[in-house]
Amino acid sequence: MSLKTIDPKIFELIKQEEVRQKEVLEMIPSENYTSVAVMEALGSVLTNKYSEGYPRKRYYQGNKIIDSVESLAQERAQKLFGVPYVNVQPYSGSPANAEIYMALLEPLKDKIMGLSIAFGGHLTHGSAVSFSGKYFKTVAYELNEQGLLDYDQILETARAEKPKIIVCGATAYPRIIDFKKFGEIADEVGVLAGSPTYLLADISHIAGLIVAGVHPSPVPFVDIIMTTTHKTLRGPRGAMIMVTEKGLAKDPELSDKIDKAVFPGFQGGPHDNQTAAIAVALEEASLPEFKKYGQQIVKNAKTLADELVKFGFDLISGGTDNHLILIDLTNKKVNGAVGALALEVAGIVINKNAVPKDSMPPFYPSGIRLGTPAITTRGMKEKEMVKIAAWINAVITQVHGEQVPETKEARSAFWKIFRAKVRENESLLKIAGEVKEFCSKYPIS
Ligand code: DSN
Repeated sequence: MSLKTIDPKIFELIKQEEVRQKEVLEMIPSENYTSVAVMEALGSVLTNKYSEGYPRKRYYQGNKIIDSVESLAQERAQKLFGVPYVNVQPYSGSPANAEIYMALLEPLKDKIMGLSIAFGGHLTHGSAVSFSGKYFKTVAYELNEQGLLDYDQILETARAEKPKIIVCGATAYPRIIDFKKFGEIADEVGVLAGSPTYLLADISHIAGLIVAGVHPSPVPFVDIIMTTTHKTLRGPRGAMIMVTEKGLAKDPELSDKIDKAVFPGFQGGPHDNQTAAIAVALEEASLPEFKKYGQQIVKNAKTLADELVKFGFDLISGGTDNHLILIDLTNKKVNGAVGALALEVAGIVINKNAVPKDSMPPFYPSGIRLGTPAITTRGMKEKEMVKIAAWINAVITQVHGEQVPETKEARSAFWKIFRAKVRENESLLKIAGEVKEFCSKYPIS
C-alpha cells in the first residue's frame, strides 16, 4: 500500500517539506540537496536487512549482496580520498567521533584536545555537555583576536597538556585549516609524551571541498579522518571513518581498533540502505561536475561574503575561504536568534550561531552562520549571491534594534512577543514572496 494511502498525514507532511525546501533559500552550511539517485538507494529494500559485522564476516546470513554494497562504498571512498582504509558504517558524525575515542582512549584518563565549541568546534570535540567532555578529559584551544586558528598557541597548549588525541576541524570556521601544522604539532607532542598522539581531522563540513580540490586534503598529515556524508559531500545522512598511511605507520592496528569500536563496540547492524546511498554519493562526487560544483560553492561564498561586508556586516575572520560565513550581528544591533527568525520569515534559512567570545547564551547567540552548498546545488552563481546579500541586508535592517534582554525572564517575554510580531512583518513577507519567485527558477532535480 502506498504511503499516501496508509498514512496520509505523514505523506502530506513530506509533501509540505518538499515544497518548503523548494520555495526557500536553504543556507544552513551543513545542509544540502541529495540527488534522486541517493534518495532512491536510501529508500530501497536494503533497509530490510541486518548485517552485523563486516564484509565476508557477518553474524547474520543472507549478506552476499550487502557485502558487495559495503565493499563498493569502501573502495570508492578509499579511491576518492586516497586512504588505505575506510569504515562506512557509522550512523552519523557524533557516533563516529565517539567510536574513534572509544577505539583509542581510556575513559576518564586520556585527554581530547579540540576547538572550543564557543569558537566553532563541534559538541563532540570535547564540549562539557557531550559524551566527549563527560567521559574523557579535555582541553580546548580557541581562535585568536582575528578569528583565526593560532597554531603557536595550539602547540603551546598541546605541549603542556599532552592530549592523546588532537581534533582539527570545526562546524563554524570559515578559513582553510593547515593540516600540515596540526600534523607537526601532534608528532611533536607524541615524542614528548613517549606514546602516540593521534591526530583526527573532522572534515564533515569540508569533505566535498576537499574532493573537489578547493580545500587542502588532510590525508598526508593526519592519522584518522572522520566525515559526515551529507554536507558538502551531498550524500545521505551518515559518516565514514578513514585511516591514513601515516596513521597506520603510527599504529599498525589502527583500522582494526576503529572497526572493533564501531561494531561491536558502539553500534549494532549497519544501515545498509544508508551505506548504499553513501556509495552513490561517492560515485557522484568522483565525476568531473563535482569539481565544478565545489569550485562554485567557494566562489559563491566569497562573493556573498564580499557583498555582506559592503553592507557593513562584521564577518568573523573578515571573510571566507570555504562554504561558510559566520557573522557577528552585534554592530547591527540585532541578536542572532532574532536575525535567524526574521530571515526565515523572509524565506532565507540560516542558523543562529555563537561568535568567538560571545557573551550571550547558545539559544540567543550574537551571530548567524550561513553557507552556499545547497543553493549552489540549485545552480545559483555569483550574480545570485549579490541579490541574496541585498535581501539579507534588507531583512536585518527591518529588525534593527531588536536586542534580546539580559535576564532569563525578560528574554522569554521578549521572544514570545517578537516571534508573533515578526511573522506578520509585511516587508519580510514581501521578501519571502520575491525569494519564492526567485527560487522557482532554480529547480531541485
Ligand atoms: N549539526 C552540524 C552542523 O550544522 O554543523 C554539525 O553536527
